[in-house]
Amino acid sequence: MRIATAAILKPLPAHLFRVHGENAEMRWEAMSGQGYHTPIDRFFVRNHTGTPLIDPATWRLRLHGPGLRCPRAFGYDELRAMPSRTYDVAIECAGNGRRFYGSQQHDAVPGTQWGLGGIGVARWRGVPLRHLLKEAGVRPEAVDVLPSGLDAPFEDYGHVRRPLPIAKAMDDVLVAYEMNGEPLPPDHGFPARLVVPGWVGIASIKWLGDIEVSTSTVTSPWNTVFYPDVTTQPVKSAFELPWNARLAISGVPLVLHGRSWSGQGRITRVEVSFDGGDTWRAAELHGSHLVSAWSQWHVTWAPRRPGRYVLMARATDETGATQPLVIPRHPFGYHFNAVVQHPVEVVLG
Ligand SMILES: Nc1nc2c(c(=O)[nH]1)N[C@H]1C(S)=C(S)[C@@H](COP(=O)(O)O)O[C@H]1N2
Ligand SMILES: [Mo]
Repeated sequence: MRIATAAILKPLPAHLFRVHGENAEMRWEAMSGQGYHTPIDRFFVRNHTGTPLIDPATWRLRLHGPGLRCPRAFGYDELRAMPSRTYDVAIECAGNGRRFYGSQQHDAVPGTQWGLGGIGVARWRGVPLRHLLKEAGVRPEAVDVLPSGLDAPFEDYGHVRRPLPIAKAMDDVLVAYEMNGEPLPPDHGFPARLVVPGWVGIASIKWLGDIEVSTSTVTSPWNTVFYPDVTTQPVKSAFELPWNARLAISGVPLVLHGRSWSGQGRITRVEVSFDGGDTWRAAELHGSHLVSAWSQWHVTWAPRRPGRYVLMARATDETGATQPLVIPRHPFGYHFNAVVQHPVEVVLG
């Protein structure tokens, strides 16, 4: 039923991705000129082992455990025939930006050295997890929900799995089988994955095999050894530019594009600095201002002289949280959300 493969199956061309072992980070210039969603061909991949190939004809999603009155198994066609919901949601690795602890704050943290490309926003379609839990007779005593992946076990820790509190599971979590209007690609969790809005990427378990519903708190290595104490994502920003971009000036101002996001709510303000943080200018936000996805923005800039500059973008979300200039070291290198210093070179065009 499951064929284990090596790492990632989709093509990873160098102009779209930077590969880190079994993970592939999106280059931010790959979002330049794109619409709201991250196309599948450039959506980052984070795999603990390798993408499995799963036969949807024999696949079942099993819901079991003492928190359910009538354990159930759902097939692929059955899932697709249920009432569906469609959400625009970001999935972002907790370690996104880890490299800047070292390169910007001179306090490197081991682990995958993600720049800012460990994030993507897709249009996910699927069945609300709440609906499946109700079909399986979820009890009022249910406490945690433990989704588990069908990819190969990771080291000695078993299948990738991470508990979610029942309140979140009954709120806005989706069992997704479609991404940007297509069946979920193998690398992103075919036949079905969780999509957990606002939470760190590890919550969105791919290649779902079973979901255990418990009546007491459960743990797994993915909330004790790895990713302890991380739930929602903080506010962050990125320019849709290559690192060390060469920008040609020819009399007309440059228009720079970027995106900002937060796991806690909508983006309300984005400011940009071209002088190392001495002065800040408001960027213009456009498009939809969505919870749990990103906001697109642009700013015009007319540098007077060629030379090297540092671009900085700082966003604020509706809770009032703003990106700091420096953040304290995190022992695992998660949640790097300080303003990133993005180097560019301005040349005469
Ligand atoms: N079964 C399974 N689910 C998983 C993972 C995994 O390795 N196995 N990686 C998690 C992590 S750490 C992240 S950041 C997201 C990445 O989702 P993507 O590869 O679709 O971008 O999937 C999560 N779900
Ligand atoms: Mo992750």
